[in-house]
Amino acid sequence: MTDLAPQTRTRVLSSLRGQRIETASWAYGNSGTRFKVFAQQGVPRDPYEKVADAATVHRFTGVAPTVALHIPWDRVDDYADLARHAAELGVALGTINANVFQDDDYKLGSVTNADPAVRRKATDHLLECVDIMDATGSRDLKLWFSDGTNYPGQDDVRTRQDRLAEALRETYARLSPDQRMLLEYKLFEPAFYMTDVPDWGTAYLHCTLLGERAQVVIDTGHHAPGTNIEFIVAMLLRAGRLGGFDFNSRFYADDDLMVGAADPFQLFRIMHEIVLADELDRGIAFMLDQCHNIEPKIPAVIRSVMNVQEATAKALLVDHAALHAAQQAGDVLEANAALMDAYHTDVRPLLRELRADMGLDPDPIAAFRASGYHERVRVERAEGQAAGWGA
Ligand code: RM4
Ligand code: MN
Repeated sequence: MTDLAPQTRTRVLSSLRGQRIETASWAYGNSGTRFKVFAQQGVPRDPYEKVADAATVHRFTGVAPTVALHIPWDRVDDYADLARHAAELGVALGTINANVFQDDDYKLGSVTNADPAVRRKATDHLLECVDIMDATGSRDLKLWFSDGTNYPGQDDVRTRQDRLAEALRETYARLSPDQRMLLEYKLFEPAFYMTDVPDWGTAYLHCTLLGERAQVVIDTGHHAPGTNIEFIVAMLLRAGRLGGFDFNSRFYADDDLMVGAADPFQLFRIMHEIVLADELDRGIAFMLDQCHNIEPKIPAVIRSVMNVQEATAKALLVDHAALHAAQQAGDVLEANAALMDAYHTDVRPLLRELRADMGLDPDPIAAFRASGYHERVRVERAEGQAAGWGA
């Protein structure tokens, strides 16, 4: 990276130093597919230990200071105490994820269910999540609904939208002025005919009916194959409704693999839109939503954070003046080259330099391995029930 102009180097390093990536509590617990969960040793047994693992990721990366919780998976008696525990370890509690998809009552839907008692129960859970945000100091409530139908005619599409709108309205009204609602969409699964919030347009429409603090969250694994996600990013940025990302990679459907593993070029294109709009540090939540079924979890989360950093660094290296000039001149090849030159730059030396500047080991994964953390928790957590998906 010796050929970078000094001003460029300073600008890029300062942006990377300020970057914030939120990790997910569930990434530290056991997970699997619907076929098998492969248990790993040293996995956290409760939310306190998940937070400790998240703090470890932050200790070695320096850019992951918050951890998202999932309710009820991370239910504790005293959320303020969990927040204190996080602070003692140098991190904070982040986004609160609601869960209205794992109860028998929700077989035919949660907030869209035809039964008003089920809708009440689901909405009450969303309200409870806002209570938890008050105790944890979290800014964002993230809502993902598994609601949908499996067969044409199973339920009325428009009536279900009305019910959804009503639950969102009640929950939004409960938020404090400094809290936001992030509405997530997903094309299909677990519903296979129709999903009630299948795409960004549906999420956007509901958000506009609520207010400015209702924002869309893009889970990169929740689209049809081949979807141009960076176009969605651009559209939501334009509308001022891009609340955040759930980053992960997919080869086929919602694979929840490490971000940047399947398609690092797509991640770069997404980050390029963010950088172009100068939105890197203006409130968009950059979160990981992944499961590490077969790879060791903490290093996998560290690797994911590094992958986001690498894509961001490359996006920051795009020569915007050259890009703009080529676009104005109608020079297709030069415009494309401005992007590709940045993408092909090896930014790893720059990131090693950044980490050294931040007082970190330039190689976070090697540093984690050498730290003995895994060996220690493997012994400490040998007894008891490991946390897992749904626990
Ligand atoms: C869903 C969705 C949510 C996440 C859960 C675990 O598919 O992506 O964001 O909280 O999975
Ligand atoms: Mn998600």
